[in-house]
Amino acid sequence: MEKGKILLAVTAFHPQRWHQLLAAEREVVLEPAGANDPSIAYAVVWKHKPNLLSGLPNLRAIFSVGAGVDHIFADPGLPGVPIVRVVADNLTQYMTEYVVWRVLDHHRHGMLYRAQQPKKIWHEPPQRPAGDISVGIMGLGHLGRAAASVLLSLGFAVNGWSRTERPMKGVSTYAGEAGLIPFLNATDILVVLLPLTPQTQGIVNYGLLKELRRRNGLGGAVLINAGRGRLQKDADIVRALDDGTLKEASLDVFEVEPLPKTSPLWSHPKVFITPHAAATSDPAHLVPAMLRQMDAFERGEKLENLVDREAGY
Ligand code: NDP
Ligand code: OXD
Repeated sequence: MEKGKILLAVTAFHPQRWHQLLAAEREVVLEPAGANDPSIAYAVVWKHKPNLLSGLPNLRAIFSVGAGVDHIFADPGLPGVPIVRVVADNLTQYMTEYVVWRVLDHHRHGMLYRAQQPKKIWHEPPQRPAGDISVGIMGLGHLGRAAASVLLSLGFAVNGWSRTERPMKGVSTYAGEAGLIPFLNATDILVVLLPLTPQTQGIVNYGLLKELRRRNGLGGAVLINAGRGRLQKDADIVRALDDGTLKEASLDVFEVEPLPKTSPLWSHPKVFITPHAAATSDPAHLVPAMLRQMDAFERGEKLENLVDREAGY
């Protein structure tokens, strides 16, 4: 198979760096220039314009520059070619750092101490062992499992919820709709690392948060969402924080991004916000893997990290 040209349609993540690195090995066309170009074999995308890819007659595969692919499925004119997503050690490491950072901060009363400091308050709440707290990870995939294993090594009790059964040593695992309530009932700190699909959209709502366990030294249940914003209902999180259903939340993702300045989440004293920065795609790490996959595909080998179109992730 001949060396295929790339259409690059990346609307964040510093497109020029992706361009530079991809162009060192292959011919790259920047959208919208190549929208009908028969010589384009691959599209490298992040939030590309709808119907951009439908005019490419010889497209062989679509590469997402992120782990999530909801941005690709948002295209109503999506061609039926294979979709490759990111599974990479450095992205996994970033996400593990984020999850462990946020879990430890809530566990060690970070929010309380940050509020006390400007008021010069010298007060220590009771300390509890990590083993008294159970962290429940919704989405026990590549990112969820990596975070789970570090949390286990720190002594936390860890639960995991997935669509299909995903046994993991040391983790209490639950699957599917039948497993959801038992999973929540056994979880103090909920970490959301699900993909956004028609099945998961809006899943993190008030009713779900009500099911979390609250018998722990944290003084309440905690939500950490680093999956996707539209998994959650922002207004339900505010309600849950205000009525004590949730003690605190760390949110990296939001229904609308950037988070509108009018959102009450910005100034909520129980919320810690990061700007969709839990695990950023680094072209220096990811482009070599993409180019290797294209070369291998042209030698007749299989593509790796393929998205399951039916499951939607
Ligand atoms: P994976 O595909 O490896 O794992 C997804 C997990 O979610 C799997 O365990 C899967 O179940 C589970 N799942 C999917 N649908 C359902 C469902 N309906 N019910 C229950 N469980 C479900 O994805 P990754 O771990 O690589 O990434 C997860 C998500 O993290 C991405 O889709 C992306 O949205 C987000 N992300 C966010 C970043 C950020 O910076 N904030 C950075 C990178 C990713 P099963 O195991 O049975 O398939
Ligand atoms: C991703 C992201 O999906 O950065 O990789 O959100």
